[in-house]
Amino acid sequence: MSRGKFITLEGGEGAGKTTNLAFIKDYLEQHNIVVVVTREPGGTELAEKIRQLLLDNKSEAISEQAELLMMFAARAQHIKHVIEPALASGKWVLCDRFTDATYAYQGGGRSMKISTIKWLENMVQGTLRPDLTLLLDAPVEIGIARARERGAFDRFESEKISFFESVRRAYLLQAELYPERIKLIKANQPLPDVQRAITDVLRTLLGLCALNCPTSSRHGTVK
Ligand code: T5A
Repeated sequence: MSRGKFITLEGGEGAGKTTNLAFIKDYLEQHNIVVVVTREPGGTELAEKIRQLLLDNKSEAISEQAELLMMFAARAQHIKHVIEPALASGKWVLCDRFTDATYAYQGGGRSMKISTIKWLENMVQGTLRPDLTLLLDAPVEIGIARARERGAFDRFESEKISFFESVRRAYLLQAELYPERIKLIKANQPLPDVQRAITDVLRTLLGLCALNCPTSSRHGTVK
């Protein structure tokens, strides 16, 4: 049995990750792939409890160090109990956010040292890295407006615009550092156009694309 593939969805608040997760799952299932859909922080009973603590905006102030360690504590549980067993049994894992979010939010947003995040990444994940990351990128105001339409804000959504601008810059830097893995999708287009761009990337991953593959820029942006 060959190992499954690990796909992650990333992007700022309201970029459309959750909306497109179901679309990607359906597309893969149409190609006879068994898909496990999960999310971070979360994905196991304990990790979901950590998520609640992290998103609760009425709790005591969480220090930046505690926030970073809680993300990786949840991730350690998630990898051990959900991600690794699924991949080892040949299933594909589709995850709403993973460690690129830590580089973006804790690294970019909170200015935590990148070397510290990298150390934790290596310690918690070993060699595990996503096979493909779809980075849904939209101007901050658009994403925040979409997210806030839903009502109450969580602890992250209550941050200032400058925080989200730093998050976005850090995500774009990740895409520049790992152009083979991270495919940038313009998320401020109508949903059908976003999903067409996602389909182009998935076709390439599945080897369905012959000579007419979509052209990729240096940043791997799908037109
Ligand atoms: N976090 C997480 C860290 O700080 N470090 C980490 O390491 C990790 C893993 C988790 C929070 O934790 C932080 C980041 C986050 O703040 P979350 O719920 O995973 O929270 O993330 P959110 O970004 O808060 O999730 P959202 O639900 O807000 O954003 P989504 O999932 O990107 O957006 P979605 O799909 O719910 O869409 C929002 C709205 O926009 C519409 C949808 O219909 C929906 O109403 N929409 C569109 N409208 C028009 N055109 C399009 N193309 C649209 N796409 C979606």
